[in-house]
Amino acid sequence: MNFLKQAITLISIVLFFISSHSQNGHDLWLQNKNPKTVHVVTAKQSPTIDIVKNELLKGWQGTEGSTLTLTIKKDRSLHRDGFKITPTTIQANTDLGILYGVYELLRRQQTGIYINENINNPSYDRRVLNHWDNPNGSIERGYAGKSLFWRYGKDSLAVTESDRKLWQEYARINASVGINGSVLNNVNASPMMLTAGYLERVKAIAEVLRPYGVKTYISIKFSSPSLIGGLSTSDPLDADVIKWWNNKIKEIYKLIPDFGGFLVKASSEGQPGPQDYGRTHADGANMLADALKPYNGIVMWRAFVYSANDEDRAKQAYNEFVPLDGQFRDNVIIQVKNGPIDFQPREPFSPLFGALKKTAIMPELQITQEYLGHSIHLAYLAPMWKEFLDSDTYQEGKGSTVAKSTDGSLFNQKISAISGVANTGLDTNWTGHTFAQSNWYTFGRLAWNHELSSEQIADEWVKLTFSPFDLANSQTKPDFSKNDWSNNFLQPVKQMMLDSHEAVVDYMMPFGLHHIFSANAHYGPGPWYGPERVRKDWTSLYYHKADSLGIGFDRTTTGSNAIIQYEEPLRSQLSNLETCPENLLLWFHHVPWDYKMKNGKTLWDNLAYRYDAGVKKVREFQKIWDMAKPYVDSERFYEVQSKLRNQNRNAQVWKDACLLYFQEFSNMPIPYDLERPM
Ligand code: GCW
Repeated sequence: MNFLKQAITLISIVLFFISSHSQNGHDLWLQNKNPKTVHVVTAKQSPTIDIVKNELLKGWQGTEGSTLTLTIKKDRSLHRDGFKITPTTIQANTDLGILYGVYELLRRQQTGIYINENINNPSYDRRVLNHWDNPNGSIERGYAGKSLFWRYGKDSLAVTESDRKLWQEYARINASVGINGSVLNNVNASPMMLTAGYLERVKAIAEVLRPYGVKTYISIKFSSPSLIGGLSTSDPLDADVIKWWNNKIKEIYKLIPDFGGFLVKASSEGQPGPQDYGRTHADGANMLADALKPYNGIVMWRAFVYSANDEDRAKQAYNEFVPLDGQFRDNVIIQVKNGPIDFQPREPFSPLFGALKKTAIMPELQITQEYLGHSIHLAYLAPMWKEFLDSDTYQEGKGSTVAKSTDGSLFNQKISAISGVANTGLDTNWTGHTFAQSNWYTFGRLAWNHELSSEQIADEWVKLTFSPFDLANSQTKPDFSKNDWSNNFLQPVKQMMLDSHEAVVDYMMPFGLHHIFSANAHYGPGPWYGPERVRKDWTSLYYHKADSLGIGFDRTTTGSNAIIQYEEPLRSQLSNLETCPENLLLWFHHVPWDYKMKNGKTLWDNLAYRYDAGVKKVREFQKIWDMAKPYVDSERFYEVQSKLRNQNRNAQVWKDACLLYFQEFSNMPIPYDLERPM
């Protein structure tokens, strides 16, 4: 009897672990539901349709026993993998359209959000994750463990069943939010990636990702012909180099017939590129594009270029690329980071958006929080990305938003795309911080529909990730009502998310301050880093320019004149201290310490208030989360609680460090009414 009891306890412990793992871990926003029966009617058979059926089996929350009809037929109102849905039908041009339609329908069932819009077309055709994963399994700027694709050591290239299982989960998660491409390795690329063993592994990954519609791409090192091809040059105009690339690309397509193409970081931060041979970015990109063209492959060519010359770093990419506009092949797309510097907590949009009119251009967002507190700080990035996508470039008149100047609606471009630097790794929750999952989710949702609001995306994500009401384990049925959950968990947690990015800006770099991080790690504060560093554009003084008169980077006509790269009337608005948005003031102006801001207080006082407000917001988040305890499983509760504790301490360090440091220049007292830390 005793033995039986022990055995039962053991079994339930094991079951608990299995279920808690899948609830809190790999399933992310695709939680196991208590599915109802559904009859699926379709004439089509394919691996993708098998996935469709399986998802419906696992997740149908509609009426028990209902019939869902899937129709694949040509419909001109649908673009590529777009779809039409009603509660009982899904129609699309492609199998993938059906798959995306199913995920949308299940999401609506699970969140109770019904959108009247019936036609659902993607904003961008290519919705691509960039993995900065190295062949040895490490990840540049990765904060969630090692690579999902590559590993260190002997047998590192052997493909195991558990690899395949992991890649399949990865593919499913991506497909569920419409992500349809993955660049499998770091833009600081190893030439090894183009060697046979690695390409075989890419093939194996591609096979798992394919039925989920996720295309594979790789980053290449521009000097590969000399590094691994035995050639004496990698000059893009050299006949042998061209031949080498042609052969290499042929070899790749033989393995992976639907291979997506290359992502290239060239002549940038020490990476080799066409400029090493006196050639332009267009020469380099076009050579690869020509070789990829017969296979429908594309080149995503990055515009992240700058050097330590005297020119303001924020101006360099524009100056290099605008003169090349119109010279790129139509299967080249220029990949541009959202801001002109480097994924800072707040930047204005890069002036290249809208300015390249005859060249396809795609935004690069950073999902991994390199400059936003790694996987320690809670920062929901939808508001930042929306601010960027909705920014008006005025390049084709009022309303020429970044979104419209990249999604093909403003310019006639053959390819439309958006990319996000992934925040994934082998950590059981995939992203290090549970709330960082929301940024992966958001990237996919915005790439599919850039008109969704931050609020809606947060609402969906919280419901899908935390709702206790549909969990398969109904023995853990909550002892609170849906109303309680909504009032005490959903609403406050959502508000915390919506406020979180601005909180980070406040305690790190308010009013357009940028790049005052400690060196290399880009985590803590380092406004004091000065000319002793190797390059002046890698110092903090270069960016904040604090002196006895004031603080900020003068980018108007009296300074670097970077504002010339923006179109009117934005240019004039930014140039004028009075009309420049205060959240970008120190990005564009060197402002006197005693400058009176809109609230009547001095810049110095405002800086102090802002740093303090950022810290206070994190304290609020802590309180919100503490109250959330009854509504969330203990694993995730304690994880987030302890991370918020760290975030609070680190926010305080940011505030103290920056205010103390800048005070040396301002020589002004901390405002007397600033509340002391509690
Ligand atoms: O943001 C900077 C990072 C580098 C990165 C580079 C880039 C992959 O600090 O780690 O390199 O940008 O985007 O190329």
